Amino acid sequence: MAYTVPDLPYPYDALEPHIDEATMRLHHDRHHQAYVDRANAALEGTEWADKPIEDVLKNLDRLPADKQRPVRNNGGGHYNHSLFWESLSPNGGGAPSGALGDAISTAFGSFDEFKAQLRAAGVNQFGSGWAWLVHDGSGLAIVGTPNQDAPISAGQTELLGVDVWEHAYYLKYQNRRPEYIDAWWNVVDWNKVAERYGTVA
Ligand code: MN3
Repeated sequence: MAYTVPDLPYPYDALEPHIDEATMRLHHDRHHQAYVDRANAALEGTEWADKPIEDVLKNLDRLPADKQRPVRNNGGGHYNHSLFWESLSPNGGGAPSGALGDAISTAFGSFDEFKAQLRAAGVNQFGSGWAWLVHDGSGLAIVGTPNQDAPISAGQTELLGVDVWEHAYYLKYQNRRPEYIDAWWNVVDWNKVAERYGTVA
């Protein structure tokens, strides 16, 4: 079955003022849709067309050679954005508690230090890309990926990612990527991140 863009789990304006409605409409309805359309077109007619996107992204090197790049870019775009929407909530913000909160403190020293490191990864990502909190099989780590490369393709489990493509923030924040990231923390749904952490820890 062809991939589809998942509905947002909240209204387009729900993340205001941190992420504005116009950005959400363009980002979800146009950008994510384009990744889905191009991923579907690339996989059409291949044995991978009906596979879950996770399986496809874990096996990019097994795809036909001419499909690997478009699927890496657009399949990755579909997967990364699906995670992004569901990681946000108008009731988000604050800090994680429980096992995830403990694991973050253990891995990074403190929650504030973790935030500083993820922020730096996002600010310093050259050009378009993402900054991620992942579980790499042994523990938590922060990684940056260019373009729509997905950590799952490198064997890591995405727990939380901040989209630092200009399309994610330029309408409201223009060139002020650090300000966008600082605002983004206010809408992070830690319950959702903890849920994902629970599947790997
Ligand atoms: Mn994006």
